[in-house]
Amino acid sequence: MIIRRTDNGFQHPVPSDITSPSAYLGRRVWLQRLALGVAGPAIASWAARDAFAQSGAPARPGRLAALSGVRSTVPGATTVETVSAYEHASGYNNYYEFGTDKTDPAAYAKTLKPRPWTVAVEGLVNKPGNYDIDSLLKLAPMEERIYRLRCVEGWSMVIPWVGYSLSALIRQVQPQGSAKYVEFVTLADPKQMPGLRSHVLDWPYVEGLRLDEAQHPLTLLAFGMYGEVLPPQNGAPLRLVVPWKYGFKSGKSLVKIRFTEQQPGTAWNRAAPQEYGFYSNVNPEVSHPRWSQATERRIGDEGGLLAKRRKTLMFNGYEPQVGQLYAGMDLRRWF
Ligand SMILES: Nc1nc2c(c(=O)[nH]1)N[C@H]1C(S)=C(S)[C@@H](COP(=O)(O)O)O[C@H]1N2
Ligand SMILES: [Mo]
Repeated sequence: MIIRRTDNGFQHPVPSDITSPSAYLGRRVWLQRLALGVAGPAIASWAARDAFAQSGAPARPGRLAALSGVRSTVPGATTVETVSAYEHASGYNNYYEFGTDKTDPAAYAKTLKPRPWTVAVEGLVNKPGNYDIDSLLKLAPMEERIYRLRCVEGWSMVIPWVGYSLSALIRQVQPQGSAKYVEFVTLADPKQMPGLRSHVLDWPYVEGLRLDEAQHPLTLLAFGMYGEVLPPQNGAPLRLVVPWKYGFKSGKSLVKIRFTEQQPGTAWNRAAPQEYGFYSNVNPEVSHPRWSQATERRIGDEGGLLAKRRKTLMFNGYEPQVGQLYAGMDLRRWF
């Protein structure tokens, strides 16, 4: 992946209309934390904004249709770190189908049409078919999950997604005993996506997971963020979020989900096999061949590029939940 220093666009002030922690934690828990003084400095900085939200100001960005979810009870699904500003989450993106600069997706993805939309489910399942986006929206209750997102390039954000575990869909389509992997194919339409003219990757963008990774409760099929439907640049109308893996495993704007016996090829592995393996679990101890993965820069941290870098956590901090999936595996070999 290309590392570019295009952070100039990031100095804009934090707006006052970001979702407040009370929306994720629940009003009562939030008040308790404030009263006990255990909210922590990062969270405490939300107090003023929270009071603002309670006074009737919007608690969501107010740019797109509302899509709310109940706070998830899946273990590990609610990071209590400061949530990134919506401006950062929707303005600093990787979505190469719309260009390789961080600001390209926000500028050019407006042409993406999220309706009508169907997702083809194929391969080793008892119930293949074309699933309409509106039926997928109703398949399981929407949850709000606050995940760390760690890009392989060395930056991270904290994003409140709205969606449900992919496992709900997998249960519905009934994988056969021979299914071992899941392939995720994303939209590649030259009419909507100017970036397809460049050949940085072989289109369509394809990703894959082992079936047990896909079925893990933390693996999220996301339809929204910050209490609203996904903006195009974040992968409307639906995308994957796999929080313990580098961001590129989380394919945007999914059009096909295929169950296979053989490990599927992936776009980044095909482009640079020595740099991007199939697993791509966040691992501070295994460097990318061209740079260390030991630390990361949180987008929005005061000081920009000069801000103190944070230590990257094993499996992006989700080791208690997912470590067992890789018991006995040499993570240097299976990078
Ligand atoms: N279809 C598609 N999905 C994609 C990408 C892409 O270029 N195309 N980029 C990936 C990368 S490198 C990252 S870090 C995340 C970024 O997601 P975000 O923009 O919602 O933060 O999306 C991933 N999904
Ligand atoms: Mo990334």
